[in-house]
Amino acid sequence: MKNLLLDIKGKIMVLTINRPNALNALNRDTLKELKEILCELEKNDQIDVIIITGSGDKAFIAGADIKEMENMTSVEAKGFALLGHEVLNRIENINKLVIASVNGFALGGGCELALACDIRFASENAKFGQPEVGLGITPGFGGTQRLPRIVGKGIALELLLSGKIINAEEAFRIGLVNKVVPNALAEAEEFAQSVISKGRFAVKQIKQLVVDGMNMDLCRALKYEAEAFALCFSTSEQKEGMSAFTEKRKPKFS
Ligand code: DAK
Repeated sequence: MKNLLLDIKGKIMVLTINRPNALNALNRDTLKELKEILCELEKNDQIDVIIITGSGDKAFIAGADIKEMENMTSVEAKGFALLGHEVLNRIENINKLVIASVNGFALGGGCELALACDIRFASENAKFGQPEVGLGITPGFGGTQRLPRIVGKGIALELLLSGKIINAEEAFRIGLVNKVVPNALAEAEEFAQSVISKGRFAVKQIKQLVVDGMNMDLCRALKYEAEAFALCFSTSEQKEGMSAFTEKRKPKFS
């Protein structure tokens, strides 16, 4: 991989976008590499959590690569947008928890990639925004759809129409990030470890229920939840979790 660094820590993979000279901007090659690694990870049963971060201390991802986009034809732009959508949809739907560790600028496509992750932890220097409107384009990697689902329509429109950049505290205030901490990567790893210690089947089901359920009507989503709940009772993890409670001990899931 030319533009990605991969670091495996037990059941956690830290995936670092590594184009620090371009503030980790997403060009086509980087998106293709992301697609490839996500396809492999989908089949990899050894990894339960993916943490995505950016190289260096200045940027998470400063957006799609403007220099590469500058001379794109409409046809190329469509291909680029579809590739971006495919990568972000994979992040959203992969059978693992995905955490964004935002360590600097998360702008445009970078903010959109963070929005596709399940959870966002921000370092104190993190900055977020959708500046596309100032470049004469609409967001192309899901920003007009995922941002309002996370922060609400009014705040999303304010950010999308102004193109303004907000700091980590403001991002926390509007619910764009889960937490602001001195070291987002350390926080992400700690959270990942705590999730790994829980029932694996339940963890995977919960992610899927929340992601899929948000696109369903409540009635259908609740039926889906009931089915997943029932399925848990055919796992050894449910037996272990509940016996541990009655025996007043900590569960040992694996
Ligand atoms: N693309 C390419 N290069 C970038 C970049 C980007 N998004 N952001 C920064 N760089 C490069 C800079 O050009 C500079 O390169 P050199 O000049 O050294 O060669 C290097 O990174 C360092 O950046 P600066 O010198 O500018 O650093 P500063 O600290 O002064 O400023 C900054 C940091 C983040 C405020 C500034 O770099 C900046 O404003 N960057 C652009 C941020 C931005 O507008 N991001 C949104 C990009 S638009 C679509 C698909 C996708 C999208 C839209 C449509 N379709 C196909 C429909 C997504 C669009 C976007 O993401």
